[in-house]
Amino acid sequence: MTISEADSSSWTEEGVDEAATRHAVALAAAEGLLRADKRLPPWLLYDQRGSALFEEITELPEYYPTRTEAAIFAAHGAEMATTIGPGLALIDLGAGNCAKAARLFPLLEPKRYVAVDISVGFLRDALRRLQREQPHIAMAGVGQDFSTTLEIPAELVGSDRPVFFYPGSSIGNFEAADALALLRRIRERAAGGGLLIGVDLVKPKAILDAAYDDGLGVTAAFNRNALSHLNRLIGSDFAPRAWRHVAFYDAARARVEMHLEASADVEVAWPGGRRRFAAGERIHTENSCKYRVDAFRAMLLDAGFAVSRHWTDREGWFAVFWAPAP
Ligand code: AVI
Repeated sequence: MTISEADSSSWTEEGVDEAATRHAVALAAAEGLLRADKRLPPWLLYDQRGSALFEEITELPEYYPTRTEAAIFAAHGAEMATTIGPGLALIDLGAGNCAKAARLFPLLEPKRYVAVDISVGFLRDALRRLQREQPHIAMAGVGQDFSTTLEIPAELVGSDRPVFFYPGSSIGNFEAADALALLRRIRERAAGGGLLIGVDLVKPKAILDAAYDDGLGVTAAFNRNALSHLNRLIGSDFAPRAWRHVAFYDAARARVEMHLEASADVEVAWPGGRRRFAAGERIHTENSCKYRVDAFRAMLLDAGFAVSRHWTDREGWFAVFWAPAP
């Protein structure tokens, strides 16, 4: 792990060769293509193009989560700040361009801001800009894949109350057991503070189907881009255009599933493997779990948080939970 200074903000990142690690991890991930239930890991959706496409998705009329969550913060942010209390170190998980947390600064008035993201380059620039605008907040960046490890150096939090911020319902992209494990990891590091988290709720299938299969085909491009990303990482020979985007809400499992479906019989090869796909065969690329308020509250309790509060929009489509960690 290395620490360096970036303007007045400090910086820590995993001391690894990121490209080599990604290549090895992607090669291992390609093994998922050999299973009966063919799958690729959802992180393949997020290279530079994938992140830009996701930004576009958040502005689509069909994709309600981002604007619904923003409306909840706009309507109830002041009450959230009163509930959470003062003297906090805000730890932003998956910070990206830091915009969501920055909008909360006037309400939460954090003494420290710690931005955590796997994508270090993007984060570094955003944090530099933010530090110039808000010189009174001590800022630090942590380059880390918090889905597997969550190590926040104690000196970045100091004696302030650690309040974790995990918006956007990204928790929904974990399967239940992994989501619970992540919540437990957060709980262990949140003593004296808590977790402010955005969660997408169960709703009618038609709304969810449209949100993940938009009319402009941006989500389809986002999904197919996982194949281009894999090609670049390991030298596989997927022809992304030959794969159809399939997304649907499975009410029994309370999750939206994204798949890529072969439009015709095709053989795909990669270093160390090859596989024939018949027309209509699918590769599972992402789950986006939707929760009922009671079920998510129970999960927070199970993870060791105290009884939570939550705020929703008028339709009850999305919720922001505050889960204290005494
Ligand atoms: C990032 N995550 C919360 C998004 C979601 O809604 O599950 C990713 C996404 N996949 C398709 N559209 C958006």
